[in-house]
Amino acid sequence: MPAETPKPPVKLPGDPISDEGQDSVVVERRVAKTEPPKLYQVVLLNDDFTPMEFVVMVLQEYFNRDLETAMQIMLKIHHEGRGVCGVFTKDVASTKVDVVISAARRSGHPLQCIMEAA
Ligand code: TYC
Repeated sequence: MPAETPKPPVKLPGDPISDEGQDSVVVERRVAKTEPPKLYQVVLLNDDFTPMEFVVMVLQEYFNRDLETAMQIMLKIHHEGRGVCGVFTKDVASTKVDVVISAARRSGHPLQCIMEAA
């Protein structure tokens, strides 16, 4: 049986880089970077038909706002055309938008809810 030829050593990620017989070894330092998730604000838009009480209920039920804060946000939307209900990760913001629009349509209101990069 022929003698096996020696195989070169397998290099794995993170292995020190050898300088093949020289007297120094370079160790690669890699900093693992985990980006924080992008955030999205959920915004309610004003319209002329959705009752104020319904918007206040939405802010309490789906955005955990107390009555006073919910009233303030609702009035801000009423006067300024739009208002931020909360800031969330993408999936949570998207679900909030769907849930709010479903609740509004179920109750026959044209309330608009959108999400946008925060
Ligand atoms: N403008 C509505 C009214 O006068 C109230 C309202 C507030 C509607 C906020 C939508 O996102 C809204 N009945």
